[in-house]
Amino acid sequence: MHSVLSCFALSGAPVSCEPYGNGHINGTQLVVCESGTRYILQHINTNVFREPEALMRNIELVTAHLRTKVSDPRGVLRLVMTHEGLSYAVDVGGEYWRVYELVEDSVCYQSADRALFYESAVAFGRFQNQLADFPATQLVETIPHFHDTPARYEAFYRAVDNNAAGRCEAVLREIDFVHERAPFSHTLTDLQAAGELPLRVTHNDTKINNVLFDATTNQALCVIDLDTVMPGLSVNDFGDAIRFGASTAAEDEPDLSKVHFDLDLYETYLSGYLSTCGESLTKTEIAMLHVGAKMMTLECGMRFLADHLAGDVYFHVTRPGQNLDRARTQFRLVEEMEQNWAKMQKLVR
Ligand code: ADP
Ligand code: GN1
Ligand code: MG
Repeated sequence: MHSVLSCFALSGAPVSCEPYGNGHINGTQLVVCESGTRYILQHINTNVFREPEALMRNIELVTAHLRTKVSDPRGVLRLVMTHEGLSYAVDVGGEYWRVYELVEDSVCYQSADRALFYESAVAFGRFQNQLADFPATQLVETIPHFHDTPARYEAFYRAVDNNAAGRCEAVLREIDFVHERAPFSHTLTDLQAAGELPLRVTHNDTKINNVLFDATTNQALCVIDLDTVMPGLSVNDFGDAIRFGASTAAEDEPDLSKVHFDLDLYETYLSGYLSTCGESLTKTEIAMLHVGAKMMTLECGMRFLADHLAGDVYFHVTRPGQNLDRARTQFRLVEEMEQNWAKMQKLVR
């Protein structure tokens, strides 16, 4: 049992603490107390999140704001405070931890059918709307330049130059694939710089496994994984959800013949998302949604490939070559988005 648990005001003595979930960044554990009450214990990855105290302040502010908008107690994540009234604890080794109440009778999906995908779109659109009146300046950028795709290109080229794991030679085709698309990478940041895309409070990690669903009704309950909630672009939130959810295969599927971009799922997400936040988006934001989809898929692919080249130092891996497989699925999706570009654009119109 992790001794850090004694710092938190739990409902009773913890009796078990086991690894839980499928996240790539933080370590998540399920804690059960003798009362039966269950909690989520998370180790905050401070290699990724350099300012854990500021990050926790963000989450406190955002969840407090969301609580003013949501009546269902399972509709917002709830932090458990420490006995000192803090939202995190630091252990003897200097590691940061936090505890959430477990959202009971909820389920988290790694992939979704059409109905669930639609529900997740409704949830992320609603999340966007609920935070529309939150002053973005109060939030710290927990990872600076997180979805700044041109900056991701620079980091990618550095990873190629460093070739830290000696893997470049074997992936020249993939490196070329990224390089050929460098001019595209500026599309959204240029529009933002020109004042044509507004900065909003966004989630920035809108995978379907960052939504909890009601275990009985399959209705979306709660948006989770709030570490990257910070100022960003709405089209990137849309795009990241498409990248993960409008694929016919898992993110790390090694058999590329199974990986396809599903235009019907794209349309499904589009209609769910616009049903809850369409009214608050500008014309340019809506017109750029398909660009967000390709941008996030390309960016994520190059992040996976850069990490493969660096020796798997950022994204957790459970087998050799997993980050390369992840990169390849993203590039396959990008190619198929390019083949479907006119249709994707027509659907947003
Ligand atoms: P990561 O950043 O590593 O993806 P998440 O915050 O998304 O971490 O949590 C990992 C997994 O733990 C989620 O996919 C979900 O299954 C589960 N989880 C996280 N928070 C809760 C919660 N409050 N209630 C129930 N399950 C949760
Ligand atoms: C990471 O933590 P998790 O698994 O929800 C990553 C996202 C990537 C995603 C790819 C902070 O998300 O940006 O899109 O993996 N989060 C961070 O699956 O880098
Ligand atoms: Mg997650």
